[in-house]
Amino acid sequence: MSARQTLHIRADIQAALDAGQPVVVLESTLITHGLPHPLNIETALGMEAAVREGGALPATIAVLNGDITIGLTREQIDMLAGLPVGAVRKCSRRDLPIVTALRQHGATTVAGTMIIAALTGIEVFATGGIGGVHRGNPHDVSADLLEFGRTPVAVVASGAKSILDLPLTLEVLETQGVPVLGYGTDALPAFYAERTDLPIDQRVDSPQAAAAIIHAGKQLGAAHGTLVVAPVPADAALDGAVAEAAIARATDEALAEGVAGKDITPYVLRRVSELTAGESMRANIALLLNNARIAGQIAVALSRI
Ligand code: PSU
Ligand code: MN
Repeated sequence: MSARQTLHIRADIQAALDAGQPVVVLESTLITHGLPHPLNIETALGMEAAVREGGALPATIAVLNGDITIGLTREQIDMLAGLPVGAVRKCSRRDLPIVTALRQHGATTVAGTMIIAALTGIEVFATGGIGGVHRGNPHDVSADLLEFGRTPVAVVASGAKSILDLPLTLEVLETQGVPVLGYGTDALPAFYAERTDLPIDQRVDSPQAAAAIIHAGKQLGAAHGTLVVAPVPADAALDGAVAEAAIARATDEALAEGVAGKDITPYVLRRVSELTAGESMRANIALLLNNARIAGQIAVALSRI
């Protein structure tokens, strides 16, 4: 049995892929571990609408009772979003065989979603932030970064949160051979805030410009992915110092409470939202919708090359 035969691809998505039409994948960890109910449903549906606005078909990915499912239905999104966080395994690369063999529910991270996208033949992915190298713990390197080195999917994100060591995160991406494209920006965005002082590899100012570089990678037979970073929309952005202070405090609290491993990111997300009275969540949702629309446009441009 080939890998593809174990994938459950929604019929309209399979038809779009067969016809060479643009499709964008969306992850599910942000639904189960990233945002509270019912904002998680609203945002998941909002991102799907934004991908369509960009001109592409959205395919939200998760594992349902062990079935790798590409293109959740509205009912499936509602179901997943309503489950208690303990009922769904957060699935990075190493978790996928476990969750499928044990017939469990799994929410895919950036790495998990990239793997499934590549198996399905989908080239563009939209999310909020990628995992990175943790501050103060340079051995806690998100599997997301290594996935970028081995899986040819273009991911539109707003960088990584500054709970992470951003300079080290960029170093790992460089080692992994991953082009970092600034979408309308010369600097790495700071997730909740518009920018850092860190450089990106190349600025691109249109979906076509991004697609040309992604396509050129394909022609070189590149095994690696591409990271396209887009800043949070200005009207929803947090002040850099405010975001930084909340993140530093949330990270300290996580350490003090002994939160570890894959629980750190969800913990810090929730705590930063509390500390900023929901402002961080507003920024998070705005950037997710913006990234989904850009990804839709890039997928369209890529399908026209
Ligand atoms: N960053 C966010 N929101 C998220 C995540 C990251 O702002 O929901 C999720 C993504 O699914 C990402 C994962 O792939 O956390 C990274 O987790 P870890 O650091 O455990 O690899
Ligand atoms: Mn980690």
